[in-house]
This record gives sequence, structure tokens and C-alpha cells, in this order.
Amino acid sequence: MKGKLSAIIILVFLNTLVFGQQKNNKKKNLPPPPTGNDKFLPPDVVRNPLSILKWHYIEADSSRTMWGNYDKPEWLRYYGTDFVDINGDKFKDIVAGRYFYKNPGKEMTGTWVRSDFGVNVDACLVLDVDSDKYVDVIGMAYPNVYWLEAQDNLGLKWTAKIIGQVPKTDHVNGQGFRVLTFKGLVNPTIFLSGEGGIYATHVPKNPNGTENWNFKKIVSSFSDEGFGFGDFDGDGDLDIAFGNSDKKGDMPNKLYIANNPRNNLEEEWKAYQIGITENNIDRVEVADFDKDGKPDIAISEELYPGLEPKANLYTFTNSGDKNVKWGRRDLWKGFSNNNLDVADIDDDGDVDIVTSEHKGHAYPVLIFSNDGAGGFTSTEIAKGHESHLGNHLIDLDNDGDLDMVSTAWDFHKFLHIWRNDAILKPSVVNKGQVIKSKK
Ligand SMILES: [Ca+2]
Ligand SMILES: [Ca+2]
Ligand SMILES: [Ca+2]
Ligand SMILES: [Ca+2]
Repeated sequence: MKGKLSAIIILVFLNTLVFGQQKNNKKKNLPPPPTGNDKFLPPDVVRNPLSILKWHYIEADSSRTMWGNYDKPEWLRYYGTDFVDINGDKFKDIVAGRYFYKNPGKEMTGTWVRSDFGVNVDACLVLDVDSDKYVDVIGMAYPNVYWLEAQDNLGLKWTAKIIGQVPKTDHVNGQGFRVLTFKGLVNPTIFLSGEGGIYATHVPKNPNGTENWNFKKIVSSFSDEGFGFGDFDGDGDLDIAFGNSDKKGDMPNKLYIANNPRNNLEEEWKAYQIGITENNIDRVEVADFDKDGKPDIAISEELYPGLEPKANLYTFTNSGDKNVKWGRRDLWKGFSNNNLDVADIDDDGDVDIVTSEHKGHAYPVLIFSNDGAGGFTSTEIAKGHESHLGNHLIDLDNDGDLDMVSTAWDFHKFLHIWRNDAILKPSVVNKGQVIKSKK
């Protein structure tokens, strides 16, 4: 997430700095550009928002196994997906479930060489555990949590070490996982959904001593689904948005915020409800959609068995005042949409949304383009491939546009990639700034 966030920040910055004037003539609600920067631009460079229509589908794997091939329950699949450039070739590699995939480079249409973590584990987070040159990954095999470490710079061999416990869910593992480094801390903090809520641990100074790891419950919830981070109350620390219900077994359709007590993992974070959805809150993403400086929340809903197209996509708008209700915008209704990501896909300075259907039969992938004020227009950009906990936006080929990666459930053998061809050739001009050329 951190990489993606910095990419967004850099893109937004460049956008405003270099191209603000041209775009400002066309789009409302964009801040005026700083004066004096246009002189750095060659006169023939004009940048419009990136196309959201140019995607090339790549089937990266068609023989993924599932959790249930090795352990009970037999119906269970893997949830995790994360990204890392393991050998510094600028092409991002993929961690998903029990597999590591090496990016073939170039057009990314070559073989994604797959290696196995060597244990039935659902790998979900990439991070730096021990400051050495080998990539570290966190994987779930609840109640156990694993630290997986590469033994080479191609991810061909891995070691696996149990570093902690999180309570098993009724789907064994959790469906929410994040890693971030809090302001003022050196080591990252890991957050995992489990039975009863969200569990967290700081990566300890000596990670090799397994006794130094300690997952503590910091948020109580009856949901083990997705959650997201934002400083919702503006006090400088990152709070958590998550779904909940009043009691176990009830539909988790209440949107809560847990207030971060100065990054303290020793106490439970106090939570309060800010909104309600129609069905199960599944994916949770946070971004400032209306550009008022306050983080908002996007929610996609799960429906099971999901035979009807009644699952919603919403944004919840932060009023910035604890006493003023959050606004809810209903963006779309369709089949169970257990897929969600947010980023400035068209590179016009505001955060857009992507989702897709996990049920139904057409499996459309929809981009919701932000009008700069938190209003959205939807465009179907692909279909025909089922995703589950997918549509991860990530610039896999380092060309400046965001590509997309999905794992699946009903068709779990597949690993899907949509390469974004909005930018085909980066060229470097003017003081090292990269200006994108579109073809
Ligand atoms: Ca806060
Ligand atoms: Ca906002
Ligand atoms: Ca945008
Ligand atoms: Ca790209």
C-alpha cells in the first residue's frame, strides 16, 4: 500500500505541478497550478487524463491449487495478494496464497514462474522483517501466523517460521490484512483480521526470537473481512474503518471507526458506528474522494450465495465533525462485489474506484471515475474473469500506469492480470522529470 500511495502522491504532485494549467481549462474543481512552472514544459507536450479503456488481459496462472487441496475444509481457497520487486528489475512480482510469482518482464506475457512457499499458507503481506536483502512475507494458517523468507533473489526457495497466533475464523483465515509503519516508529506493524476482530503486532527488534512477536486484539468486531486506515478525526494518527454487527452471526452491515490511541497496541481501540449498509460489508478502502482534506471510505458488499444482483458499492463521506453524520453515496448495485481498490487510475488528480463481480455470470470489471468532488461515473473496462479479493491496482511494469491483479474463488485456478496500456512509452525530459507520452 505504501508504494501505491507514494506513486499516487508523486503522480498527483507532477500533475498539479506540470500539467495543471491545461487540465484546469477542462476540469472543474482542480486547484489552480502553481505559477511559473509551465516554462519547464516543451511546447508540444499536452497531458490529458489517462485513458481508462486500454487494458490487455494476461492469464498469469491457470493451475493454482487451493487451501482445501491440503487441509480442511476442502472448499477453502486463498485470500492473500501482495507485491514486491524481489530482484530490483523494476518489474513487480506477486505473492498470492501459497505461491510466489516472478514477473517475466517486458510485456509481462511470458511465463510467470511460480514457486511454492513449501507449507500450506495464505501469504498476504510483503514487508521488511529483519533488514537483510531477502524478501519477507507474512502468511496465514490460522491459528498460526508465518514469517516466510526468500532464500535467493528470485523467490525460488523460502523458509517458513511460525511467529504468532490469531484465532481461527469460520473460513479459517482472515480476509483483512494490512501492514504499515506508524509515524515515529522504525519497524512496521502488521494487522490481521481474525475471529473476534483485528489483531496487530509491531515487528520486533529481534524477529528471530519468536517469543518477541505478540499479536494483540486491538479492535473487537464480529466481522473478519476487510478494513482500511485513515486519520478520520485529524489528530495525526491512523484510525481503522471496518464492518461490524451487534452480535455474532448477524449480518455485518454497520460501518465502524476504531480510534487509534497514539499507536498503542496494548489497549483496545475505542470504536463508534458512522454508517450502515444494506448487506455484508466486505471490502473497505479509504481515500479523500471529495478532496476536502478529510479521508472518506469506499465499501463493497458481499452476498452469499449471491444469486441476485443486490450487492452495493458505496462511498461514505467524512463530515469532519463527530456530531455531524457521514454522508452515504450509493454508486452501484450488482452481483456480490468482493473486490475493491482505489487510486487515481486516470491520473487526473482525484481518487477513482475499481470493483468487479464475484458472482453472476458476466464478471464485469467497473471503474468509477471521480469528477473531482466525489461524484462518480462508471465504465465497464473488462469482463469474463471472476475475481475474489482482487482488482489490486499496482504498476507491475513500472511504466507509470496502474495495472490490475486478481485472484479468484469459484474459478480459483486462475491468477488474472490486466495490463494497463494507457501509457506505452515513458520518456524523460526536463531535469529528470518523467513526462508520460501516450500513444
Ligand atoms: Ca486519528
Ligand atoms: Ca473527504
Ligand atoms: Ca482520477
Ligand atoms: Ca503499468
